[in-house]
Amino acid sequence: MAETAPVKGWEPTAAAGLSRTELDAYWMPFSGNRQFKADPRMIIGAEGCYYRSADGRRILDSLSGLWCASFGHGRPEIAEAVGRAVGELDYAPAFQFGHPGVFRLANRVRELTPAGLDHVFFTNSGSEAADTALKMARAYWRHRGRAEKTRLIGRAKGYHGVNVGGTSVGGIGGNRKHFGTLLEADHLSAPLLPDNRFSRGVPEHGAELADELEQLVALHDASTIAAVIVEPMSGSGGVVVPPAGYLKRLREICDRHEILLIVDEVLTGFGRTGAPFGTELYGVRPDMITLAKNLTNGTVPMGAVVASGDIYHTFMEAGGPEYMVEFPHGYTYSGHPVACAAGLAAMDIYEGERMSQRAAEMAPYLEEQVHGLRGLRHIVDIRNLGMAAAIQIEALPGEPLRRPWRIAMRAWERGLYLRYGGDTVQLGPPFIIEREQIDEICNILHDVITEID
Ligand code: PXG
Repeated sequence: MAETAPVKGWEPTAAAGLSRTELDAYWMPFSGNRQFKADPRMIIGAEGCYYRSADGRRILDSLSGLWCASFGHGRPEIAEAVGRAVGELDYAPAFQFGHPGVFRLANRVRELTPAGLDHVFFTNSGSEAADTALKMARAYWRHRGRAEKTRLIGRAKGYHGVNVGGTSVGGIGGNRKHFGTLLEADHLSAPLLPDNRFSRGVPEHGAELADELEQLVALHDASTIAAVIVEPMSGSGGVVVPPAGYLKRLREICDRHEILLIVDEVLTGFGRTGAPFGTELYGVRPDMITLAKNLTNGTVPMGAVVASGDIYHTFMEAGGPEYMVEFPHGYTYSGHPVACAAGLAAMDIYEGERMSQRAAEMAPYLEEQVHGLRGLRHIVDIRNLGMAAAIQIEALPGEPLRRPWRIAMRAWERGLYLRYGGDTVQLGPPFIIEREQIDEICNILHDVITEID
């Protein structure tokens, strides 16, 4: 990468020349604002697997940004497509009018996603995709004359974004407890068994955890349940990998009781697990999947729900006269022309450079190296799947986040961007990463985990 060029008007310091008052104008999401603003970590450039910091350092990206720039940063094909799109059609009304790019991308997504998922509804984020899918599920049952089927079921440690529906079905306590009762929802247990600690890839045992859904059916009655939503593998929850057979069993129980199965592939979609989609890895056909992140390689915000023909046609047939809106839902920026251009260019890269195969080829090396850290002090579990891994750190009494935070901060000092969530540090590097860079990640991890108390 080129040497750090001074950014015009900004000094090459950690805070990029901004004062504390200027830093306080921006309320940062999911961040320790006070700590960041006292000791800023400013990023001013990106290329391949590296970021460039405002203080002029090259920083290795171990999480593809936030699990989204998986095909590598700074792809010129995407930059060109986006630039062209802004010049050609900066915006087109999303409601009652269309533009060719959005139909093109929908077809591309239909071809690439698992069989049986044929109808793409665009959103602008994974959170919006989750809430859209939950609303679709409720409206679907209403159209089928089962309006009482409204209950939604998620899973402990699950993450489906931060909107009201996604927060309600989400299972990370820290993300919910501040907000009181949102939507009523129930939760399966996290598919995380003590016996599966340090297992590699998909754990063998524990498919029976899916039977908990039967207990929830017994409790609430299936006539009140609209849908179950789960991730194939929970990323934010700390790379929680369900056991072999778990998702199939969940599907069977859903079928038995006429419950829709929504699989949140926002993080797993387009290669992260080493399979194109997590549902394919587990051999399950969902009623809907949600997507975002890799859909545009993280360059322009975009998400999607991809629904089965049964769901789409139920809406089309129940919609009344032809001019009537079948699903009163959508966003100003649904299928934005610039996002579509980014999506099409990202899909060209995904297919043309065999990104999911590339992830599958590099995954065993990541697995080997990450599990090589086993035995270091503080490490209580290591989990991995495809190009994702998490190292669970023994919590300090009353302060579960302190150690992971310190590990991540020291890593930054060493030139590694490392993300922590709850009591785990998480790895989700770009699929284009090389072995030497994985070694570098693991060497830095080894040092910083050893150094902290
Ligand atoms: N579903 C899943 C499975 C996700 O991982 C969302 C929905 C929400 O997407 P948006 O685009 O609204 O953020 C996500 C997002 C982490 C991390 O550290 C994960 C996400 C976002 C930020 C951080 O693991 N996932």
